[in-house]
Parts: sequence; structure tokens; C-alpha cells
Amino acid sequence: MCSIQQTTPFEGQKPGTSGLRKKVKIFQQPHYLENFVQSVFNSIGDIQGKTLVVGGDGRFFNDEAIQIIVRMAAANGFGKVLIGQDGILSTPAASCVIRKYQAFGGLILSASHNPAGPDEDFGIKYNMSNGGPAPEKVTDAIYAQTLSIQEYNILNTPNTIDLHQKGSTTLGNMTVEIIDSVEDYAALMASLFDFNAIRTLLTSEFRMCFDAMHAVTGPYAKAILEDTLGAPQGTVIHAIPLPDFGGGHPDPNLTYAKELVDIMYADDAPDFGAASDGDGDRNMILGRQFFVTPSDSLAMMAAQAKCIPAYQHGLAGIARSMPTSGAADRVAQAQNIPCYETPTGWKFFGNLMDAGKVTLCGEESFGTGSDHVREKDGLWAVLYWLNILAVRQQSVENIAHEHWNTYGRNYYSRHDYEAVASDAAQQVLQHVRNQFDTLAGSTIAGREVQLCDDFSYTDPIDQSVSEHQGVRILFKDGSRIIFRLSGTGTQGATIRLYLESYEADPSKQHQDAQEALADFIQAADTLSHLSELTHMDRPTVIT
Ligand code: VG1
Ligand code: CO
Repeated sequence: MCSIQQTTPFEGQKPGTSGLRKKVKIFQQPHYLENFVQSVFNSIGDIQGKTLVVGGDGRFFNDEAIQIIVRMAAANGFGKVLIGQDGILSTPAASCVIRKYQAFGGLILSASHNPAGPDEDFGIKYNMSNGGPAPEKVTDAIYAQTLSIQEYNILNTPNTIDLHQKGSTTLGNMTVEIIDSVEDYAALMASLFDFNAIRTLLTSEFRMCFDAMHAVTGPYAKAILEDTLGAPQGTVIHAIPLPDFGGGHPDPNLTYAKELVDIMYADDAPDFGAASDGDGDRNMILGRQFFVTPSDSLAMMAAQAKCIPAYQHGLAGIARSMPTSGAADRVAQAQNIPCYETPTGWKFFGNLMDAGKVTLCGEESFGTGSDHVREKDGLWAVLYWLNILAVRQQSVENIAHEHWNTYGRNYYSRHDYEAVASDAAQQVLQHVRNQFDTLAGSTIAGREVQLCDDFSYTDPIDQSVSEHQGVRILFKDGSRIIFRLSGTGTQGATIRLYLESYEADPSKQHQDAQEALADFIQAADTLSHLSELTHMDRPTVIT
């Protein structure tokens, strides 16, 4: 029944910031997915008899991909495959399941916040036995395999697995177990937070709205917020996962989660609003007519850790991705704990968490998480905020204002220029690099430049080095302008421009971020020639 299929390599199967993401049409080519999966299996050590977790965000092509992966897992000698019911596992739930059942690893099928459907995106990534995304040395090995692959193993059977029926079956010599997608994750959440306090809050006058954006978090949010914690039915909107996410763009930011933003800025707005992305690992936090910048959210969560049962004894340390603002660093300093700065992508946090060096991690891109799993976790962040609100009995806005008053405010914004021609995007970064020498010591928008560099990171645990992780202009007062190319897009290039300026004076902490950063925004364009080189006079998305 086991067959060896001849194949030839495909170009471009290089995992990016978070796995391999391509248009569905590319993944549907004969042998394309198979080549990548076999390359993973060839790169991760002895898999004989081991357990593999498989699940995805339910997007178009999810189920077909799972059927192929299961037949390949059986033919390659895995002993068992654990699959979320209906093929669904949010990214943090997959991480939870890998850890809980001590699986060898997992394949997560998602292109996260990218749109879904026959003409949109699909993605796949491999997570290790710690539940976290494979580090670069593994993704490099996978890529090398994709360039030389000649054959793959697949079970030659007309049988398909019923993904809906919970329980165990066999395929060849392998056990296939369909597990509840929500149960293990919900149990983990209950072990971290004060569910009684949150239930009291959610059954009081307090009102919240959670937008699942027709993506994977719907069933999780309904089960936990409505069924377990007593929030009224209807608290979770767009709760049913759809293969095309309802035609939307499941990216929880001010542009793509517009419906929620409108609800939260209306006169009768609820007290708390939140949204998650396609695969459930991102979160956006809103108070009534108030938006919490993700970098601030990380800092505020760290500052309030003692409110939360799981973190009441304090944090070992904090880690943030390089473009994330320095707000968390100030909290770490006050708590006398270390703060690490890593390249963009959750895979860089795994070693630090495994070594017990950090408890909380965050990215400016609406990602926050802790060592409870090895992925960022959208619903976890929402429960964390709810637990804070239940204990503090203050509004989100109040908590933010108090925080700024204590630590100062890091004004922050990210401007994305999407689907730019790749060579123009490279030119923008190169143009900035060419000025490194003259910029250092000069004054931009009234501030003195301390240093310019191409960010490079040496992992403190395994000493691996990652270079070219973003072009930085660092100012003496802690302000920063950063240019970076996205590693998750599937069309041309996306330039991300990150802007940050620190304000210690409480009387100046209540401006609109775009206004407070206006001179920086202008200066960034002048020195990079961004709008001229890309022919774009404004960003696609501003957060
Ligand atoms: C983006 C974000 C990054 C995040 C990554 C995966 O990457 O900037 O912080 O880790 O997406 O998130 P990039 O390379 O496009 O900037 V997810 O929720 O798409 O898995
Ligand atoms: Co995501």
C-alpha cells in the first residue's frame, strides 16, 4: 500500500517568518504540498513510531491538505497522528496539544491573517516537540531538502479519514485520533486565570464584544467566553469559521477589523472589545473609544502580572521582537527582570522560554503570549486583560493612562506598504543603508541620531546568528525609525516602517499617535525616498 512517488524540486519553498505561505493555486499543483511535507519529515530526525499533531485554521484547502499529510505520515512511519475535529486547531491550541500529549511535533496549516479562498493564500509550518515553530536551523534544513527532493512516501489508498468523527481509527500501521479542538486549550486557560472573577465581571453590567472574524477562534471564544464564563450569547461576533473567512481579511487591526472598531467607538460602546486573526494567535485590545497599541499591551500586561493567578509570583523576564516598542523594557527595568530583544517571528522566543529566561513575550504585530505554550495566543491575551479588569475594576483607558503616567509613553505606529515591487522595496532599504555613516550623529526632526545598523541577533542559548533583521535608525532619547521587509506576504514585497518616540512628560502623553509622530513620518520618507521609489503616496495599513 505504501508507495514511493518520484518528484522534482519546486523553487521557492523557503519558509518565511512563519512557515511556507503561497497562493492556494500554487499549493494545489501536483506534488507541491507533498514535496514540502516530505522535506519536513526528512529534516526532523527519527520519526518512526512517533506522534504528529495536525490541524489548521479551517481555510480553503485545509481538509484536502490534511488527507495528504495523514497518508504521508503513515507511509513515513509515524505511529500516531492527532487531528483537531473537522481539521481545526488554532495555532496556540496546536501548541498546547503538542505539549500536552508529548508529540514529536506538529504541522499547522494556516496563512494566519492573509485572506483565504481558491484564489487566496494557504500556508504550512512545522512546530517542534516544545510546541513552538521550528527554529531557523531546522527551517534552513527543510529548505535545503526541498531543493534536492527526488521522491516522497505516501500511502496508496482510496480511503479518506472522517475528520468529523471523534475517536481512533487506523490507517496502514498508524493510529489516527480525532480530538476535540477546544477541550485541551480551554482546560489550559482555566488553569491560568481566575475564571470566577472573570465570570463575575462578565455577568455584571460590564459589556464586551469579541470579533472572531469568521476565522478559527470562533469556537474557542464561544466555548470559553459565552458557555463557560457566562458572557451573553452574541458576545462573540462572526463566530462561525468559514473557508474564505467570509471574504474578509482576518487581521485584527484598525483597518481590517473595522466593524469591531466602529462598535467600540460608538456612543453606546461596550467596555471592552477584542479580535483575533485567522489562526487565533493574534489579539487586538480595545477599551471604550480607546485602542491599546500592541506594544503597550505587552508592557501593561507585564506591569499587571500580579493580578493573574499564573503569574502572581512575578515574571522571569520579558522578550519582545526588535520592532516592538521599548515600553516593555521600562516595566522590566522597574521589576528588575531581564528584557530580551529578538528578531521578528515567534520562533525566536522558544529557546528563551525553554530555558526559563522569559515568561511573557510580545510583538508589535498584535502578538502576545507566555510560556504556557510556545506560540502567541490571541484568546489568552483577551482572558489576561479580562482578568486584569476584573481585579482592577477600572476602565481600559484608565489603566493605560496610569501606565503612561508611571512609565512614560512610547508613541508608536507601524506603516505598511503592501504589494510593492520587490526591487523597489530592496532599493528603499539599501538607500537607507547607504546613509548609515552620514546619519550617525546628525539631527532628524530635532533629535540626535545615535546609531544606525542592520539588526543582527545572536541567540543567547544556542549562539545561532540571524542577520539582516531590519534597518534601524536609533536616536539618543530612545526614539527609533525602522525599515523591514515582511516575511509573510505572498505578493511582491511589503515594506514595514516602524516609528517610535518616547514621551516622559505626562502633560504631553495624550496626543494622537500619528500627530505625535508626524515629524518622524515625514523624515522617514525624506531619507528613504520611500514614496518616490514605490510610487505610493500613503501606506496600505496604518496601526
Ligand atoms: C508578521 C509580523 C510578525 C509575526 C508574523 C507571523 O511577519 O510582523 O511579527 O510574527 O507576521 O504572525 P512579517 O514578516 O510579515 O512582518 V501570524 O499571526 O501571520 O502567524
Ligand atoms: Co496568526
